[in-house]
Amino acid sequence: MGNPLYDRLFGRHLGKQTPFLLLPNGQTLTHADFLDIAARLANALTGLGLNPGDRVAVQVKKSPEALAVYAACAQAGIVFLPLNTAYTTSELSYFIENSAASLVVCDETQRENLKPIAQAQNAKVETLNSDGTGSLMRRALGMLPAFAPANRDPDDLAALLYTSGTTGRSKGAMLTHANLLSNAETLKKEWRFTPNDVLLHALPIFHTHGLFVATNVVLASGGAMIFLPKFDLDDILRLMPQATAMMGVPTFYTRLLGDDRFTRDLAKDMRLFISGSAPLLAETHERFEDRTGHRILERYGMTETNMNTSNPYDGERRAGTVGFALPDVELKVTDPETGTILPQGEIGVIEVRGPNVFQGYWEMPDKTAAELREDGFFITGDMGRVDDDGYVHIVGRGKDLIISGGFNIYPKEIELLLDDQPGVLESAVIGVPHPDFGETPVGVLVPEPGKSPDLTSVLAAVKNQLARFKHPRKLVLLDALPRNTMGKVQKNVLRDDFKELFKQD
Ligand code: MCA
Ligand code: AMP
Repeated sequence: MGNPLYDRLFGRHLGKQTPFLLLPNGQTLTHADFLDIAARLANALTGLGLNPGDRVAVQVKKSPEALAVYAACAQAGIVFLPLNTAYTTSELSYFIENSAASLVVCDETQRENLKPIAQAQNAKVETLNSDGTGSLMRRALGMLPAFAPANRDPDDLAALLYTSGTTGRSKGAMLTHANLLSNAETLKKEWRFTPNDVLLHALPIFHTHGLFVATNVVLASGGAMIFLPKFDLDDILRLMPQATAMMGVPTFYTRLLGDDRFTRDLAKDMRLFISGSAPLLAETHERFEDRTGHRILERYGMTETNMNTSNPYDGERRAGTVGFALPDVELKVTDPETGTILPQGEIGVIEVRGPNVFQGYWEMPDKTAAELREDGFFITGDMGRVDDDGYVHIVGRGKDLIISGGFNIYPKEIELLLDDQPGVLESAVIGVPHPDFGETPVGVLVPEPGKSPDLTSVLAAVKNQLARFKHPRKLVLLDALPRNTMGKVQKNVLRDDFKELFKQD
């Protein structure tokens, strides 16, 4: 037995003095340096009493040490549970409780807030700050830089990533060693990553895109990453000439195009720009090619599946499409009501099956059964069609979801809060086009008869509970919500009414 994820992505680089993380301050961490830190952290985690299969909830800023916690978890067989740094304490308490995490790792500034939540279920709290200091690293530095990887089965869990639900609470997607590894190896081949690649990495590492797609592909290929704490246009423009590839959400590309310093010459040594997590407008694709000569390669995935489709490396990268199913992924378009396969070209719900598809939702057998068929097909909730040449087009979402700058927002979560506010009878949250974030949430409120809710205090209540990116950019009052004959709120009508709210002149 071995440890599939650790052995294939990390362990193969043991002792190698090859560059892995290039930091904005000019410092380089070699693979060997990084794996030393990871092994020390694995010793620290097991020293805290964690066993294979236990969950570690991690809400920390992006840093080499934060990435090393992921490697340490893989090495020790511990399940890694990364959390968006924007989540409020109230949001975090659900994840910690639901996952029954044994350890919470957070920034020093969050320790006192999280202590009572962690203690309520006997979880420990350790800290890790953006500069690599904190109690967890203090423990790690006192440990040996070697750790015998825990034996793991390919179907053992490697990570638990929470993804919001359209009706209720977030669901923990259970991802195995085999899920993550298979996707990393497939993408490495499809996108031709080699040890010579240097990936410009400006994505957060608490979601699939920055953590698995970007990091795992680079680890699988033996290349390096310019590892930036966040997307900062000046840093990106300064460092692009040292890179060969970039992965980003569409906002990265529209922001680059909005800056005159981004030129064909600046991008001349890049071999690949990849986009995903949200739809890339065909217009952005075309403007990008005009400016740089590069055609962005768009791909499509989900937390539950990692990547499912990709435009081709060689061959036409078709704007407005997400390309073909990956070689080891089966994709079909079905009737949302009956589940039967639709004729080629018709619009239906996209279903996928393959080694990338997760095991189900953590301790939610009913939700798992509703979305993951017994024959292994996962019902994505995305509406799409396959054109005559086999390209997959995503034409909408069967699920009520807003994607802002690559972050998913589930309207229901905001509506439940808005409905509870004084003077509010009911609400509907819709996504409207936004020039920077692609989409942004707008809250439509219907007042109780004779009342006029104070919009400032309504917004303050939302701010208190929900992460910044979920805050409605605008609240508007309406006498009534548009409904169909069945009484269902017609969000399409609202989306149409408010579609120009943030239109750029
Ligand atoms: C930050 N803010 C946001 C967002 N990000 N508001 C809405 N949507 C966002 N995405 C808040 C900030 O807190 C700030 O609040 C204000 O908006 C403006 O911040 P700004 O400086 O403009 O933002 P930023 O820090 O530059 O971040 C924008 C960003 C970032 C670079 C687009 O959100 C980002 O890195 N997004 C990538 C998300 C991602 O990795 N998604 C992949 C999910 P204030 O004004 O109060 O200060 S994985 C996935 O979807 C699947 C599997 C897939 O296919 O990949
Ligand atoms: P998440 O659950 O955060 O992983 O978000 C997954 C969702 O993002 C998918 O179900 C799609 O709705 C959306 N998505 C990801 N990539 C793309 C893309 N290239 N085009 C359109 N939507 C995308």
